[in-house]
Amino acid sequence: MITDALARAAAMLRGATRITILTGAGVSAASGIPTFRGADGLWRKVRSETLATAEAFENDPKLVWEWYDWRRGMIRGAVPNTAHDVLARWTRERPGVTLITQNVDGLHERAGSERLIRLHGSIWHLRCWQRCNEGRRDWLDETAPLPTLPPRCPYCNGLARPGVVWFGESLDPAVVEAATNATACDVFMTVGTSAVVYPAAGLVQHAKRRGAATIEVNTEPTEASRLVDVAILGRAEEVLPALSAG
Ligand code: BV8
Ligand code: ZN
Repeated sequence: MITDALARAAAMLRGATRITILTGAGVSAASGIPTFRGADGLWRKVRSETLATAEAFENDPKLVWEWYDWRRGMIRGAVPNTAHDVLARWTRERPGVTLITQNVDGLHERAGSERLIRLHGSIWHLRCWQRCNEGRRDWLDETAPLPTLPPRCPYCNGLARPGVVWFGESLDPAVVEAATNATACDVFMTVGTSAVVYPAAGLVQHAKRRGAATIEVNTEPTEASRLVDVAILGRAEEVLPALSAG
């Protein structure tokens, strides 16, 4: 499956020291995890964007937790795919490789990725909704299914919320800074993201402005396709092993 785009991208990656990769839901599709905008992105006919908000949680915390518990159960039954494995190996073998993900599923971590920047948090961490002193720091809870919905804060017995960044909520400034610093690179590659959610979608423009060569891997054209140097139309779980062999 050697296309011209693939050959050009492989040459760029071979000649690069500092490589930054941004992933989205498409990288977990081959693991059976529905994407956000794909046909399978709906839950009970509700768009993800409407459930992944503080307002939705305020209105109906049990409903929002039923969605997150459903997703945790699905992710628990999934395994990292070849795309996750290739990226994990790159981070282990090449010190100049930085991995940034929008995914909260933990599959990059399970594949053994190093230097992973998690932009939108983790579905396996919980936080106190009341922001009590102890509970404002995330705690790990990998129980799936959760025994009670909504789960409670172990410190103040108030409501617990998922340790993710919801729409309308700001990202952790330290995480945004780390991701922005990683745009100072030789090659910036996006994999499996529709490039519509900000500030994540702005990183490729940032890298381009700083002189990086830019590559996109996606099964279909996106908002970013017209601005990258090389757009590879293909499945991440097939393209990344081919790029790795390139
Ligand atoms: C914020 C965690 C300050 C929760 C998520 C500027 C312009 C416009 C709007 C905004 C802007 N700045 C801020 C906003 C508002 C908003 C935003 O961007 N809205 C969008 C919808 C327009 N951003 C925010 O609210 C952010 N906060 O900016 O705070 C502020 C606040 C208010 C107003 C101003 C400033 C917070 C955003 C984070 C939200 N949390 N997730 C959870 O998961 O439950 S976002 C969530 O959706 C994911 O993390 C991910 O980021 C996004 C989904 O995108 P993708 O991962 O790309 O997935 P998608 O399904 O869309 O696409 C999959 C792609 O894969 C497709 O292209 C498909 O073709 C491809 N694909 C499929 N299979 C494969 C494949 N590719 C390769 N191989 C395959 N096999
Ligand atoms: Zn608490």
